[in-house]
Amino acid sequence: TILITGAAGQIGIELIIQLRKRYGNKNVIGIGRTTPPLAVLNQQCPGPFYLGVDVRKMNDLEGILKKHKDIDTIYHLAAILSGEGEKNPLQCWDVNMNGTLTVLEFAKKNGISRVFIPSSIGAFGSDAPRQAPQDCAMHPSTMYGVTKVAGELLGDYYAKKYGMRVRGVRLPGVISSEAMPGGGTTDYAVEIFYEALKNGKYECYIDADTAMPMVYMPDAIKAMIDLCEFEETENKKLTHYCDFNVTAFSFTPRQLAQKIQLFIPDFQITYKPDFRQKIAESWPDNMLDTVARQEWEWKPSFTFEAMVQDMIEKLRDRKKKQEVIIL
Ligand code: VAH
Repeated sequence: TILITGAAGQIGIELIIQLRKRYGNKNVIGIGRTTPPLAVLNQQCPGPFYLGVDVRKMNDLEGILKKHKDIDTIYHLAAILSGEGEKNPLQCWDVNMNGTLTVLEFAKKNGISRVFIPSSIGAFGSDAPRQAPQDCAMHPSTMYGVTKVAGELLGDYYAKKYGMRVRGVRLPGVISSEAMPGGGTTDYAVEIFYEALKNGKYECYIDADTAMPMVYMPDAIKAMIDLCEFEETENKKLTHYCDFNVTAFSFTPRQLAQKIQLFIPDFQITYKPDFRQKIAESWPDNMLDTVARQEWEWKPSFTFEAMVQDMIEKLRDRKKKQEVIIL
């Protein structure tokens, strides 16, 4: 049985759907806060979902285990992202670090050997090379980034000291069609599609020429599950645990707008950078993910163009069906 924290979030909602398709609805437990995507989930693959569980509280997690004794894998996605985190840094530290520590202790105590903890491009600082390598000095300038580096180190510690299968990938910005991101810096790359279809225009809070690495949600989900389930053999050992760089493409808002205009010719974009511009500038333009490609055959299947086309088709289709557009 798999437990997913943050299961109603941008990544969580699509991860729980994929895992339920693979392993059956009742074998994938979600915990999270109530947000619209639950309607999507209950339509597509209803199953055990607990609201208001606080990942910082061991008792809350023990309560879930009492109901589902055979949990053997945890995907820990509950976190406060970079933008929100700068508005309330202490809460960001508390939720991200105490949440991760409690989840790791809970897993260790209950013999749950597989724990997946995502990291992010947010773990890099402005002193990292623009094409961020797998290994370099990590000096993030956001509290979110601090918690991502600390989360990587904490996960590595539990893997080495207790022999647990704690793993994670540094995700770039994730573009998705099912749910909005929650308070990140790369959220513009999702919002822009909704606005383009709804209003034909978008005021972007990131400068036209600031590039960031990105991945389409289906590939992000594939990376997480592939790494979490990867079985090491004698001659195929992983050299990292919780910090594998993975990415698919990198683009600027200007480049994304140009691609969208191929499908929506009169789409207009304007630029009004806000506090998140500085965060975006401190992150690398792209990440080198050769180690993940070599060690566990990471390979994205969506190109930049294919992602734009799929996003527009999916949102147009939902608009046609007058389904709720989650904004
Ligand atoms: C954020 N989407 O913007 C998240 C992510 C790569 C960035 O961690 O904060």
